[in-house]
Amino acid sequence: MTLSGPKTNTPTSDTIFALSSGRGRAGIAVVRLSGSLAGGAVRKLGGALPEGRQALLRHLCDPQTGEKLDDALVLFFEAPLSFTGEDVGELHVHGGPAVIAAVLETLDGMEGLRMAEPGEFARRAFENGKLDLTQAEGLADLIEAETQAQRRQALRQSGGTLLALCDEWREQIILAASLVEAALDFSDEADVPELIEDRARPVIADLLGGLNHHLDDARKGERLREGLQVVLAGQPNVGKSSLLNALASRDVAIVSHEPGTTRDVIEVHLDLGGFPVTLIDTAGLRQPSGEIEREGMRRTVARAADADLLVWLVDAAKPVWEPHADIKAGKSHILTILNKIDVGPATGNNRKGSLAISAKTGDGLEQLISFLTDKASELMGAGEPAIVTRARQRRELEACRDALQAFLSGDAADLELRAEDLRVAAHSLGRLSGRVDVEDILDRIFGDFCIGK
Ligand SMILES: Nc1nc2c(ncn2[C@@H]2O[C@H](COP(=O)(O)OP(=O)(O)OP(=O)(O)O)[C@@H](O)[C@H]2O)c(=O)[nH]1
Ligand SMILES: [Mg+2]
Repeated sequence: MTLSGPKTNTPTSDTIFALSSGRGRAGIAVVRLSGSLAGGAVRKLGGALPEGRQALLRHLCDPQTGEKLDDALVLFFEAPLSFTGEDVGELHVHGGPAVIAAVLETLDGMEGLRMAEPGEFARRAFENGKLDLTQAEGLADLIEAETQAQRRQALRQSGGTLLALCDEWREQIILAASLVEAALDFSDEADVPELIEDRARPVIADLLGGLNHHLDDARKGERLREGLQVVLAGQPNVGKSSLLNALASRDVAIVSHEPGTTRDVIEVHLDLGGFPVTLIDTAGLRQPSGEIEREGMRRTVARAADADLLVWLVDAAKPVWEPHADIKAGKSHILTILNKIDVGPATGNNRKGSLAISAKTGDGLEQLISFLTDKASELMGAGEPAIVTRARQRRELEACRDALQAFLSGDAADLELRAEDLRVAAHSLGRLSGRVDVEDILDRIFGDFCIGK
């Protein structure tokens, strides 16, 4: 199939189309169109349009040759009551590759229509005011969500939880800013302290308290979005790869009695009680015997530095309890596990606070899984749900917080500067929701979507 493909820098007035359901064979596939020509294109393919928001069975035919392409359910959403805010058509065709190819090729042959770029439907929804940026980010996360806790968080974000808070905060900043403006207009300086100290300051102090409360969340929203990073580290041959395989229930990593088997970092994704956990196997730590092993160890140290939880694995026959200084540096969550208890002396050799397992027989793995599940829940799900789910959001909120702090700690008599603090704070919230000055980040945010969303 040769389609024209995405054309860059095309005006948003083009009508776009894409396969919005997943690739591969399926009972049904959904092809979506958006733009002023969507209704006309659907009509050319399937005859009269159905009533808005009602599904109708139609024979889809190639308008050039009259050849029937498929029987499909057709829907039409008239602007502005659609996902993108434009006219939107949906063709629910049979999900076979040839059917999909025929429909997409026919659409591509129509004047004024082109294939959508990744995330272009969502971008149009944003540009037409149907979504703000935080909701768009939530939607992208909903599509990527692999576990139930991730789904819940993404659904909250796409439903506008952070947006609603932002709007509330912006209003408070605007209120405080209007008081500062009023103070600037007053010639009688006696009124200034009343406006600033008694009225604007409490509003901002209150807002700052709320903002700090949400920022002070131990990054649990970002962790939930990305998955808890658990790094398995230890000396060579202690059974790290065996443990990875046992927890993943499949043979992901090579296991051998030779020390120094694992050279590269190997990851598996687990769903523990609805929480996403990325388990990372690493090269054993010892005096490296060559360049490859040295690079493997450099990677181990790098991954350990980013880990939310470091698991230090110890061989029961010859336990080395202390993790290497460079991998435990700065780690607040370390779990020591004694492995190979089927051969080594088990409990007698174990240390307080560590777990005893056998990756070979499966002994102790249940306790380990339940420990990891509790840890995941503690670090990603404890307390009220997080509202900050991405580093971008945190950066804007921190910039807002800094400006509000500057407002509170600055010289109240310097009204011009205090007004500027509030402008900066409001601007950060504007960037967060995408209301102002965000051209530079749109490509990155919407480029992360799949085609058809
Ligand atoms: N008896 C026994 N042997 C084990 C256990 N876990 C791992 N082994 C064995 O220990 C050897 C090393 O296991 P690996 O899983 O490759 O060890 P590793 O820590 O990944 O080693 P490197 O990749 O070299 O750092 C293999 O022969 C495994 O079969 C266990 O619980 N009991
Ligand atoms: Mg290994």
